[in-house]
Amino acid sequence: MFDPFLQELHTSIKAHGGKPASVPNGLELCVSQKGNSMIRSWLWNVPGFRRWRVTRLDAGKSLQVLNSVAYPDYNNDQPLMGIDLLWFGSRSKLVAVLDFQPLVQDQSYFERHFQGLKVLQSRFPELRSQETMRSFDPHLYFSPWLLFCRGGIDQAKGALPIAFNDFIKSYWDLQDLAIQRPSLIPSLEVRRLHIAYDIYSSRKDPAHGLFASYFGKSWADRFLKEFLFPDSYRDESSPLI
Ligand code: BLA
Repeated sequence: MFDPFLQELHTSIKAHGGKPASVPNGLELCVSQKGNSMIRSWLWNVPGFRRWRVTRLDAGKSLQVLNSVAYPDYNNDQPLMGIDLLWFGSRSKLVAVLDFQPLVQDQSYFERHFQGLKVLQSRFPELRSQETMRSFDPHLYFSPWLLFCRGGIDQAKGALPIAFNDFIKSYWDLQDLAIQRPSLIPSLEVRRLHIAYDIYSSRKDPAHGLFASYFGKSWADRFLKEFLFPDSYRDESSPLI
């Protein structure tokens, strides 16, 4: 279901100078014991970003996932790029979340970084369902203009592919703008906020149980700790420099 999206994302990363980086040993690929589910992950070194991760889970009809987070360099306070697309084939259920994940929730930050996403969201009302979040707090690391949809095949095949491509493009546009103007949050504070994002996300992410059920608890623990949210497990007493 999400292979064309994955291809689009990787093509666009490469077009912006992205080079593959190594994923910790054993986490780049895992096949479930039953042999019917596979998870693959990629890390990219992209100019202007300190980390860009991508994960694709293929569990056939039961679940398809594309997940990605881009963390800009600390000297740039622009939002993180967050993608979480899930397709539950047997129920034909789509959960799609695309957001520029804000580091802070203040008005001037929104005005600086969210003109592009605002326009995008207004073009795709079908991806703007007024869903309530069950695990996450919508006012922490989510923007008021996120594309968030619990839908079905119509959204998955209709608006989503177009919105996805435009979303990626809009994030590059944001980066072009962000590097031309001064970053207003000092880089040490940006670093602290990135760490707080990883800590918050690792606590709230509803995916751990899912990984454990397909790939075992110890693999799932390692995947969260070493790949998805490595900053959430750093020694808090270690200096931030
Ligand atoms: C929801 N994401 C979910 C759910 C699962 C995952 C199983 C619950 C589905 C449901 O609500 O019906 C799965 N999350 C994953 C997977 C990974 C992961 C497989 O991190 C890792 C490979 N989640 C993100 C990012 C965003 C995000 C970057 O990882 C932001 C764009 C958002 N996921 C997000 C939101 C929900 C969700 C908002 C709904 C959760 C809620 O209702 O609070």
